[in-house]
Amino acid sequence: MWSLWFGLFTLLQPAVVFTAPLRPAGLSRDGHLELAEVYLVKFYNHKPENGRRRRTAGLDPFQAKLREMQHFFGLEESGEVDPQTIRAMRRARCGLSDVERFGKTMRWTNKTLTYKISKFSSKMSSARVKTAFRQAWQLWAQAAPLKFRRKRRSDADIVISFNNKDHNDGSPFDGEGGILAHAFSPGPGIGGDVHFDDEETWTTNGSGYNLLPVAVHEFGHALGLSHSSDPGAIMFPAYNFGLHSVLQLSYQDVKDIKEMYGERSTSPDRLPPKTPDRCDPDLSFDAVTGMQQELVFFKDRFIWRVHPSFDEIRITLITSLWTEIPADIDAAYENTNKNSILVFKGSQYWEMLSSLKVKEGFPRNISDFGFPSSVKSIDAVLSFRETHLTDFFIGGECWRFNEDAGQMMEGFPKPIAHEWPGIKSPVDAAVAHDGRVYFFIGPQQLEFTPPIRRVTQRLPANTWLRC
Ligand SMILES: [Ca+2]
Ligand SMILES: [Ca+2]
Ligand SMILES: [Ca+2]
Ligand SMILES: [Zn+2]
Ligand SMILES: [Zn+2]
Repeated sequence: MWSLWFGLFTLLQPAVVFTAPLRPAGLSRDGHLELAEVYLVKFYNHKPENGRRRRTAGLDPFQAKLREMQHFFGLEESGEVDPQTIRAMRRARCGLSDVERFGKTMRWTNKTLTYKISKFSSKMSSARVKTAFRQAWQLWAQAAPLKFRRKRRSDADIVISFNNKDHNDGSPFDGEGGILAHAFSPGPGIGGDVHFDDEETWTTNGSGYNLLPVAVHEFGHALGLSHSSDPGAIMFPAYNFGLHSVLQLSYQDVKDIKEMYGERSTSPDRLPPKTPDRCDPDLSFDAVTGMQQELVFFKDRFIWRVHPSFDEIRITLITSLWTEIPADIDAAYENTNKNSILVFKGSQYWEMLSSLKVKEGFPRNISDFGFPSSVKSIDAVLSFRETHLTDFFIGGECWRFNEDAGQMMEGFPKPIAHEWPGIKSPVDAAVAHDGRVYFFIGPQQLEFTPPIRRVTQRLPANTWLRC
């Protein structure tokens, strides 16, 4: 074992993983290394070496697999068991591998498929389960020329059941959390069957795990789809359904299912929106905020996080960070007094603590800031770490809020053109960073230098995303 652990140890930041003397990962105090290895074996086809020979050169296989996982999840590809990676590994997910591809030949030849629920949930009523499954199949039926019929008796193509722990298919469930469900690719017998972990708190709302998105995901496998690294896809392996999430197939899901089963003859349905591309020259943002050392860019259901020491910028769902925040937000800023992030949508706002949880009692109404009821939404908001002043942009006006005093400053609102010469309205997003202020207007970005009170650069909006 020695050589393997020696190899691993050199990859790890001691501060993150080891504070105690080196010992086998299975016994490591926090178990992070063990967790990472089990995860990579299960989902990334990692084969730990038995340690007979010490690797002298080349990429460590563990590190290579870890990077592969980090890439898939849009994390910094550090090759280290860092806190972000551990957080991603702890997320509830599907039990299937992220690297095994089913292949295009694994599909049903019939266009009408039958399913049977052989064992219902012990946590949710049978009626609700039936409704959830009907809705989940409906989503796939709307995307491809397929029909799904529930059978009560006799055999069905797809047998669905809720199971505990070991259920005789070689892939035992693991109790609450962790693996939520798994499914088998199309074929006879167990092929196409879907198993849900009966120990999960299944719901049809924002508490526990919502059965609907998990069912849609697993049914995708039952139809022959593999995992997608597109965080917007229902076939993304981790559970990322938030309180305000809308159940939908993504552009990628629809494209993939159509590739397998063809077009519906009667489907003028428009395709769902694509996951935004950070290098799209037309890219605009909903909101931008600082978050400690990072900048966070919001777009639709997604965010990009820009960290000064990370090379890679990958897109993730807002819900992968903040499960209680809706999509398509209006504005966001960091309140350094309270060490929190505030997010605005319509007349509501949410305050999120550094724990990523929404503070008790939110959402609240923006009238808290002293806005009159005529203000229905905010275009953009900007906060200054040094002065604790926060500027709200609404139409052609700028409102200035004093965070220390907890009130709007006298004399505001003022025309944006007066307070911020050269800035046109409406503003999509704004953020102060490193002594400058950046305004985002459509696919354009204006850099404003406060001491000289003027626009000093015009750039494409997405320069921060390293395009
Ligand atoms: Ca589980
Ligand atoms: Ca079957
Ligand atoms: Ca906005
Ligand atoms: Zn899956
Ligand atoms: Zn199973």
